[in-house]
Amino acid sequence: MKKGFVFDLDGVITDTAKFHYIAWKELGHELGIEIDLQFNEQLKGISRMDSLERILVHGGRENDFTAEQKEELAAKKNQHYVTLLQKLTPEDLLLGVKDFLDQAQALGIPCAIASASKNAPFILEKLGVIDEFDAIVDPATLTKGKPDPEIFVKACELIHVAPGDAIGFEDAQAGIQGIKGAGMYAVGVSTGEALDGADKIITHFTEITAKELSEL
Ligand code: B16
Ligand code: MG
Repeated sequence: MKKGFVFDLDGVITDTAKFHYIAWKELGHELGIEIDLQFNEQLKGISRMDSLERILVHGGRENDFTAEQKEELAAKKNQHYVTLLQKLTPEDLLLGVKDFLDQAQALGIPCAIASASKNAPFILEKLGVIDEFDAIVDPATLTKGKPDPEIFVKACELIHVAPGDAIGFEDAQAGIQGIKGAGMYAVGVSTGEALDGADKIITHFTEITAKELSEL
């Protein structure tokens, strides 16, 4: 029996990738670095500073800024991103998510968020689902990003469930690797791209029930 659920945020609960894209593209434009949708895929699940580093390498500008300047660039992108997040409403929850979370709550299955995003609490507030979660891992407390299992292990600790008794939900390859590295069961949320190592793949949460997963 599975006793806990751990969710990634972007690409699983809601699609904030489009807002990250707009904000990074604008910053890239100011730096003379072209960012397209294909390159944006590489930024999914990657922390803010690691995303900036990848963008600078992509534009051949990795040696042009001090650590302090990079902090300023990342802060500028985040300011723009947070402005875009103001538009979020419960309508922006991905298909079937609200119902699935309600089912988990009714069954008494604790739910946690394991997102690289420092904006996760704000996003969950805007989506109207923050009360459905028993824990949100603070990414500032982590030493390593995904694909390291650390964030998933921490999420399990916070909801007092052994990783072997937990299910992780992820849309990014690095996240699936992290979930499997933690020793959890991995559900990949995919709209087409392959997610190697996932135990099960879904397109939407309407395809599964909390009860059937808890009985695995
Ligand atoms: P922030 P996830 C990730 O969310 C995004 O996929 C990634 O593009 C972003 O850079 C990262 O959060 C950090 O977000 O700038 O808000 O701290 O998929 O781990 O939920
Ligand atoms: Mg994600």
